Amino acid sequence: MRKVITYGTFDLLHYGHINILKRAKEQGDYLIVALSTDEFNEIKGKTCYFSFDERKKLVESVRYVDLVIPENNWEQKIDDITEFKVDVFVMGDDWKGKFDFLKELCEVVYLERTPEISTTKIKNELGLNGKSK
Ligand code: C2G
Repeated sequence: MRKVITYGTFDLLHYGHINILKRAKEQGDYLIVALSTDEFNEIKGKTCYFSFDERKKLVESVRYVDLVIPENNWEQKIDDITEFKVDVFVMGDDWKGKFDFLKELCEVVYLERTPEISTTKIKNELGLNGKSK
């Protein structure tokens, strides 16, 4: 079984997220999503509208996703890939090159981001910036 992993916050789940989850799944047979915890998002400087539990429920409901695990820090990727015997690491190409060090462990694939849509854009247009639930 060819296992794929990807990482992210996935706040206000939108079609750009679905696109990358679909294409990540196409890289193998089993897709793990490491979902940034609320505490890690603080480190990333992100304020989420939905809590970790709410974001986890949404991402788990996506047909391409087989398992959701917490992403607690920047450093866990090597351990995750080793522990889950991951074959392919996938990220959007806004991260292109940033995770090439993982190439010793697995394939590293950067997929094109979906243009036009982002959580920030949604929050701006809905006047939600700075607010969380
Ligand atoms: N994405 C995309 N197209 C968009 C928006 C997002 O393909 N229009 C992709 C991003 O490239 C990323 C994934 O969706 O691969 C999740 O995006 P975010 O939730 O913004 O994740 P990010 O904050 O980049 O977290 O350790 C890695 C970090 O946790 C990545």
